[in-house]
Amino acid sequence: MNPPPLICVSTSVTVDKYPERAYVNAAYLNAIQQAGGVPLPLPPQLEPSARAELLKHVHGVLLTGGGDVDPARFGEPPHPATAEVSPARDSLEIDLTRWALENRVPLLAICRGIQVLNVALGGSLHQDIPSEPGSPLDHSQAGLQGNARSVTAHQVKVQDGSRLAGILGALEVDVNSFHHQAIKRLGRGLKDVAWAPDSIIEGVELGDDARFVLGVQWHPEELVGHDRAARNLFAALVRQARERASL
Ligand SMILES: [Mn+2]
Repeated sequence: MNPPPLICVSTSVTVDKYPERAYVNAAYLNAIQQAGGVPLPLPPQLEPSARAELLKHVHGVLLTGGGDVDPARFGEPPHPATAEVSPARDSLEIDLTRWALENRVPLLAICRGIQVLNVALGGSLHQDIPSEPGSPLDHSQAGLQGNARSVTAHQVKVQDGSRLAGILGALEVDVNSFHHQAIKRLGRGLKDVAWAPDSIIEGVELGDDARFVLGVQWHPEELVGHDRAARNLFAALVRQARERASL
């Protein structure tokens, strides 16, 4: 039996707070370990040489949730609701995404991660869903049962025949929702394959079947305790990473 694959996990950072920190929600680490992988947090504070050394040992990448992507990355001035922008984190995660794509390293992108993936490929974002006309759905899950992160908030329909549908094992899933940004213009090569009832894009994959690159706008790491579809996502990432580790 091969050793378990190492999954690089991007981290959050404090913005304008003392002391400066790098941190990650434990749910990501738990979900990867449940699926048989070893999570390896990668904070933006690592020196480039240290980062390169670490990446030599990585078999998969998980882009995590967090603050907003800097709208300057897709050529727009910031909306008044834009918050928690970290240029260091944006830079690290966009580099990490491109590294994974170039080296065919399996990548799962969650919440902010799907937005980073999209922007890294030249796409743009809705900066604030509540400010958009015709979007009555609450994607920030305010007021739902104490805001417990495993409570679901809206349904998502998944494209029949897509890679995402095959992995989830379902064409409809109930998901949680903690985002006010969302994909607007799709990045190069990305296909939208899942949508909320208000047409907000909730899932993407790369058209190129040879690469495992998936993004979801919800937080499956918080649902793995009761949701098989959420567990299937992490199982797929770890399985793909394990194959890569055995090359
Ligand atoms: Mn949502």
